[in-house]
Amino acid sequence: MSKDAPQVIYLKDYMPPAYLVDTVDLHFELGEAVSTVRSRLGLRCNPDGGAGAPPLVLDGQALELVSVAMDGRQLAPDAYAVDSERLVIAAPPAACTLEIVTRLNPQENTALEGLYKSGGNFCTQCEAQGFRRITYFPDRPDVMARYSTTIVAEQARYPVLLSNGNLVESGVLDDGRHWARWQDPFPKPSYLFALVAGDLVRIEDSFTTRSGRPVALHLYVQRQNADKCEHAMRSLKQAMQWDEDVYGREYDLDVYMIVAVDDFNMGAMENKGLNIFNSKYVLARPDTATDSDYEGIEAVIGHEYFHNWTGNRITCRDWFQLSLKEGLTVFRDQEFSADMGSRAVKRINDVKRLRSAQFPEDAGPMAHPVRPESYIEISNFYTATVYEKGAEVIRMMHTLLGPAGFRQGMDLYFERHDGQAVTTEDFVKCMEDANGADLGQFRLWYSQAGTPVLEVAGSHDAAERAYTLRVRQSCPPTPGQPEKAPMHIPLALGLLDADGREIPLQLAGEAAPVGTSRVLNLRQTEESFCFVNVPSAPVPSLLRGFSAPVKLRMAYGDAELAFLLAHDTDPFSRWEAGQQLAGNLMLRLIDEHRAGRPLALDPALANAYARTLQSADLDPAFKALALTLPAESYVAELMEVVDPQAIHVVREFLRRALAEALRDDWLRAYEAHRDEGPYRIDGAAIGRRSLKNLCLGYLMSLDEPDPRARCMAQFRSAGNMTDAIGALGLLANSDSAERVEALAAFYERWRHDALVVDKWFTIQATAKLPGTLDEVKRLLQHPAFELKNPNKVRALIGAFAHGNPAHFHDAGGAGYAFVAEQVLRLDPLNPQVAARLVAALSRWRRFDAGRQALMRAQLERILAAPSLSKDVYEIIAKSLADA
Ligand code: B3K
Ligand code: ZN
Repeated sequence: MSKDAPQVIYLKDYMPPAYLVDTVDLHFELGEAVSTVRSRLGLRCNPDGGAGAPPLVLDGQALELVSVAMDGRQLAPDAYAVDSERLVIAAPPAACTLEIVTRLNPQENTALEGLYKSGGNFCTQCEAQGFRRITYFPDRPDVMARYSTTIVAEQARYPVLLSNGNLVESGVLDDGRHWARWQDPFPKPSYLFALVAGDLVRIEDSFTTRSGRPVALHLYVQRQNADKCEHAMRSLKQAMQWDEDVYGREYDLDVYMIVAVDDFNMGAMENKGLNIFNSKYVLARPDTATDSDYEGIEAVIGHEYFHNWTGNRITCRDWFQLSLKEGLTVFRDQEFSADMGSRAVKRINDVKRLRSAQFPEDAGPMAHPVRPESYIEISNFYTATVYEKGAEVIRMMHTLLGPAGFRQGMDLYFERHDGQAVTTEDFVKCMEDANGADLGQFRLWYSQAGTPVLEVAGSHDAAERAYTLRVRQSCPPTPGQPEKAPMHIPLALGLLDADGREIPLQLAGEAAPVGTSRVLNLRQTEESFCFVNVPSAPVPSLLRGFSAPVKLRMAYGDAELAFLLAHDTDPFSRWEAGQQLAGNLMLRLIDEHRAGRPLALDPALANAYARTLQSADLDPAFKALALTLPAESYVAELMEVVDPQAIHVVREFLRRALAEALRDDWLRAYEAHRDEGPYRIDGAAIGRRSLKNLCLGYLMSLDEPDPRARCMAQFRSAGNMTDAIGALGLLANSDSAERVEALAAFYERWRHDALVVDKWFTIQATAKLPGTLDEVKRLLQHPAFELKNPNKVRALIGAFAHGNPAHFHDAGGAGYAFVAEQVLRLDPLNPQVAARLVAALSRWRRFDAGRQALMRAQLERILAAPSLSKDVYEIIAKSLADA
């Protein structure tokens, strides 16, 4: 890194805060040009904060300081120092009241951190470090205080005034303004502060907790969206019930509020009592939202609600502990969704997500442990590793301790740490103490980055009637961690006999079998496990339920994989066998293609697909997953040097060949799963729609008039967005008159619904047809596109960069140059969104020399820009390090 590189923050440098804040009283005057914030802090020296009378250092960014007063007296300018990052008071008394007035300009805030405007309304986003853009404050999660917030604003424009906690007072002023005062009885870190002022309608419901406390549930949305709140409200009530049933956790305030805004950097934010959501995760109506939108809303509503206990009541000591709340809360929301719908489908989808986002991250320049050791910009660490791998780490503890043991650990965690800011170590300690368990080696999951690899081989000894599994574990080097120690890995498995029956599992030395599915504890680099009373060679079913976030290498033959796909009783492993069967074939075909030889469909895959499609004991949702070829991004992970075009050609070839081979089966299944009757949103109905649309996809890959007519008919008559978008996405890949007609009709119908227009952008950005990049460039000029709106950027530019590998990795480099240009435009507006985008270029080492040079050139071009954000700088610097 260059010598004027931004500062690196290290976990090892953690120091407790020198001052504590007991109370924060905020007074906002919101105006059209400027807003004024008066903050009164009740401060005292931290008895555990080290000796002496340290200076008081308050963080602050992009603020205009108006005045500072201590214990009622204005401070002279020489009593403090202020620069672009902080306000320092050299020698404050051991306890004092500090009153600070700042001015800000939310209207100009395009970074969407701190106080900003969205759709004419004021709102805030403070995690991780946005509060310092509102006022000077020790903006770190281990400073927890009681807040009261008074908001004053023009009544006509901003009839709704909200903040955390309970409303205690409100009134009207005689100048057309009104005010409201909110009080939050729970001490909280500054990142959970929130404020909303706007013209919104309120959708109301209520929930009575199991101890009989009534809670008002308020959903605030723009007037035109009032009819799209039912699913979010239902999901909230289900989440509240579930947290009581499964964890014994009740809600703790009189009101729970959710506000939907259109401009938001992430999915949603768990501010105490006042969640602020990206409208994408609130608004749904059958004709505007797809099944996966419905699932996303349920998951995110649940996630933010569950944070009330895992995140808010117990929070993080410092940002290196982010997975303390995020990994745990993702695990909780995954289990919630599993209980609300199909557990098997949920698990498979979660694993797909982990593999497509986290595995690549863990194998690239940004690889970091679940508990990182250092960062430049904390916003860059809201990653798949901290969230999704973090959730897998929690899940493994759940597997190792069992559901009851895990619950005991959680109970102890809540009892011991309620109201505190703690570490992942504190969490693991609770799990250990509640169970008398030793998770010493297990802790490496928090500190070691990289995806472990398990190489497994089995051998059967007919004379001894014994089956031995040899397991070797390793973990590749990652930045700053060349050597890895062996980890404690739970490996769930079963053994199937030749008829597909489960064999009772008895390890040598055990008196009797212990079930037919069990968990082996791997702890050493190499280990062997000998199962006795195994009369004939079994087929092992390994890593059942994806019991650990690892890459499993087992030399299965195609016949064994087809056997597991047909017989395995564990749905994850059954699905996985099908993916491996297809993945192996794809790798072989990629070699053929690169050698210039003609491609042919292996009948074994066609047979396995036909059997799966026709099987009577599989539900449609599982069939749809099992009959989907591995994603291009997943196959890329399997290759030494990624060849995105070859992957694309082979995957498209296979889709078409399978379409031809099973033409009648796809058609029959398509017809059989078309539901007439009213639209329902439950697991069964979603499964039927996904299988039906998958069948239509295979048929459409034939590129023939008849499927196209069917697709067009579905598009025209669809009574729900899943079927409409399913058809439109397929039409968008066909170079036909229908494509033009359907895209135009869709836009005309939905031009007034921003979230639906986002789908329309994405479909075009991910199209397979040549000329897609030019189309994306044209769409940047479309009146519905807005560079300042993160959803639009993700829908168009992000979808192209992350979701269209064949075009993004165009060998001429046009895709790279385009994305770099957009990063340069975006960075001054919104660094967080720009950083997510530039990540698409960061794994250049995975490609051939030509692409490497092209990608690096674009990274260097961005790096040369004057005043780059820390966010983008960090990603590029790490990507180019040691190059
Ligand atoms: N905790 C927020 C993430 C905020 C990220 C800010 N850069 C959402 C969530 O995980 O629930
Ligand atoms: Zn979260």
